[in-house]
Amino acid sequence: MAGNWKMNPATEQDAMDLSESLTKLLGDETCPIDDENPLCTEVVVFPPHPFISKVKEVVEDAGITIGAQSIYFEDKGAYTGSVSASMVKSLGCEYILCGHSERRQTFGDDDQAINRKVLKVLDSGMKPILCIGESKAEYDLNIKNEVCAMQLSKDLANVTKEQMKEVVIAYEPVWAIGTGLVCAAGDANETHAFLRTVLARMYDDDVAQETRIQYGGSVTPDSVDELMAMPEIDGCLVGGASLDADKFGRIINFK
Ligand code: G2H
Repeated sequence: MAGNWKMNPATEQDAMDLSESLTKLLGDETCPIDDENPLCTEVVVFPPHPFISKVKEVVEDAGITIGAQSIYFEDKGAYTGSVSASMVKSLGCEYILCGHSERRQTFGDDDQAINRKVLKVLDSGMKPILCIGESKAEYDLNIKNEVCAMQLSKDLANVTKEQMKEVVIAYEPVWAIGTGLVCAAGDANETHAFLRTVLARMYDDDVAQETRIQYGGSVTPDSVDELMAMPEIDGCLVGGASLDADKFGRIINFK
């Protein structure tokens, strides 16, 4: 379960308050999934860059992992306002969001740039969460699958089968993001199943079955149980509801 705070909250103090509420609420109910803890729910939060260090100090007590919402693909240099993979890695980030639709739409990240970011994250020893999904117009034109397949093939270009063990996919239909219009669980499940057929074509059946695919787009405590009951949905990428510790806590403890 991942919480994408986007450009929130407003101040460092607000970020600390949210982190403390979440940590208190969760206690030690979360833990990293590994061979010893295969049934744990892994929880990651993505604060804005300036808050990463302080938030990490607080939330790691509850076993929560920290991630960054974005990086630039170059290592260093004259890129005013940008943040490199090594910078966020040195702060303890393990996951990086790549290709979020808000980055695609507002900041002009195209598939080539997203691919370079995915490769940079992997080369730096971190894990990309690659966000893909169709717009409302593409959904209405009934080309959702074609759009998602194209994004997967372009954004994962030159990513090896071995590297796919570190890649997470987030299916986020753009029309569902921040709109309150959550995708019907059955429809999301069907799209996830389709994405696995694309991964099987690009790699093989093992990669298709083992890659974690999260759903994102207006997930709330009201929708999470039905989504997580779907066999192809491995987790959720949560925006708005992750800014409320009670709501995010309920989402993490889905039934
Ligand atoms: C989708 C999601 C988190 P929200 O962008 O990435 O946001 O849950 O607010 O729709």
